[in-house]
Amino acid sequence: MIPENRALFKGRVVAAYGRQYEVRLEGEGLGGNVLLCTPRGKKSLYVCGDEVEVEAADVTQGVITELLPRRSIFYRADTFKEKLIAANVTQVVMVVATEPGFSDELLTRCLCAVDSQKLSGLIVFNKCDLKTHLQQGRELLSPLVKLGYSVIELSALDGNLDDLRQRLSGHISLLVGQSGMGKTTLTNALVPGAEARTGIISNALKSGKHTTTHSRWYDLPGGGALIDSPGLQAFGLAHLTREQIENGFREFWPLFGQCRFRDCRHDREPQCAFRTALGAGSIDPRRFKIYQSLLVENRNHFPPS
Ligand SMILES: Nc1nc2c(ncn2[C@@H]2O[C@H](COP(=O)(O)OP(=O)(O)OP(=O)(O)O)[C@@H](O)[C@H]2O)c(=O)[nH]1
Ligand SMILES: [Mg+2]
Ligand SMILES: [Zn+2]
Repeated sequence: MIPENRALFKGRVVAAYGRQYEVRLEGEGLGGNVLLCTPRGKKSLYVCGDEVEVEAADVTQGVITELLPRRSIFYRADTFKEKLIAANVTQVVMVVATEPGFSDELLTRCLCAVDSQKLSGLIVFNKCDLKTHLQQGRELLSPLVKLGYSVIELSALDGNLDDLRQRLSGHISLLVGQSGMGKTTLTNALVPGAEARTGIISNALKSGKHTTTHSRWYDLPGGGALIDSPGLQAFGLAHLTREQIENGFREFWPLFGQCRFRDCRHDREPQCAFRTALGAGSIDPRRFKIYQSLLVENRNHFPPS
């Protein structure tokens, strides 16, 4: 029961859409109750996973009054706008699939954001029951496997998910990836009773619409939680500095400080450790190209040199 005067509760944003938030309350009494909340004030700053304080109006509605400190915030950004994806996650699970095919550039950008924030990252290669493009997908992923990224091959529809379950246990994991990769199908397979809507690929792609329209939090039976998110078409990294971008490419890590010039831009400078590694084949040329295009995209944010 809600007391006569409005009561304050702690809670977790379990879904965020537009300016409305579902907040699951914690603690005694109303613990577990989900309120539909609006934010106090004009700005809509909250995101799925946030811990907040809520003023309950009744047993169904409330107002978010306070944002509690975030342990992490995962987001992307283009030149004009930051797009928050989820808060307080400890692991980002990038979902790709054999069909309808995936962009290794988008994946690399996403990994760059994950590594630059020192979050734990994991790649799920889904729909391995469809064999036609299995090999092609493996080839796209092989440079990442060589770099030490974990790739779990599975089928969300009819596969054994024990490996993945183990990797998710105890983590707050965010599922991200392009539309149609099977993020929601995986969620449904991992979370009994989730029953979230999934899409027929052909329809989703034809209409350009994504099936999942907002992020949602699910508790995992074995402990930890999973956040399903809407499909991504782009992953802008306009928020990252040159140094953060370079930190997002783990093959560069042993090369830091090895170039002849301390302020080397790894472009045309003599005795550049990056270029030497590239020439020797120890840096994947495609990844290096993506790194360069990220610098070009962000050049307006960097101090002139
Ligand atoms: N054959 C096969 N189909 C799958 C598998 N996983 C998902 N699908 C199908 O792929 C389609 C898209 O799945 P969703 O789970 O909606 O994809 P999503 O990544 O959540 O897409 P968005 O919500 O748009 O981002 C559905 O028709 C699923 O049935 C799988 O392991 N094997
Ligand atoms: Mg979905
Ligand atoms: Zn250099």
